[in-house]
Amino acid sequence: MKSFTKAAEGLNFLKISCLVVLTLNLSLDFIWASAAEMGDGHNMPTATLDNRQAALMFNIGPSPVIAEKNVDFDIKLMDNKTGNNISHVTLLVTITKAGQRVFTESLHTHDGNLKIQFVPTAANPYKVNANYDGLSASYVSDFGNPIKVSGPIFVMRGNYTVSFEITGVDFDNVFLPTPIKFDFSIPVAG
Ligand SMILES: [Cu+2]
Repeated sequence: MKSFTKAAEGLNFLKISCLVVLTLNLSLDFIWASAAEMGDGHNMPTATLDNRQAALMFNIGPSPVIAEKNVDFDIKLMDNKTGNNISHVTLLVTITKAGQRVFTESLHTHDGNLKIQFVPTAANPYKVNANYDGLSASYVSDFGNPIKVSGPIFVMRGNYTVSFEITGVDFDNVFLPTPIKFDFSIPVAG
């Protein structure tokens, strides 16, 4: 496994490290847009968050994703040492297709489990069904319910790019000086 650290600007006590564990059923192409790198030989790229090792888990269902069917995202950031969720994670989630942004929102999870359900509809613009949290300036899923997004996302087959930018951890309103960004290529079948 390859490790790397990245000094955060302006805050020299903070080293960003993050281990991404993919628990996907489908084969995803990894594109590292910024800080992260792919681990050698397996799907575990690493970075560092403080002195913790964090694992980003991303499950997507169904596998493969089918156009016009509901798509479920299950995302969590775990402390690799303790196995506990890292709580109060703020993520900027962006989905693009053919260079067009079809979804972008800041989402937050207090307990560390973030679930999103995309319901493909013709409604344009898309609608987010979740509470908005002013502190984190994000939508929050409550008590295990997914954040529901209805709209023209995953309505057509083709390749989609899903980007997660971790913008904050541990607190609702404290943000990382440099977000950690991960991009996934998701093929959607017709
Ligand atoms: Cu929180």
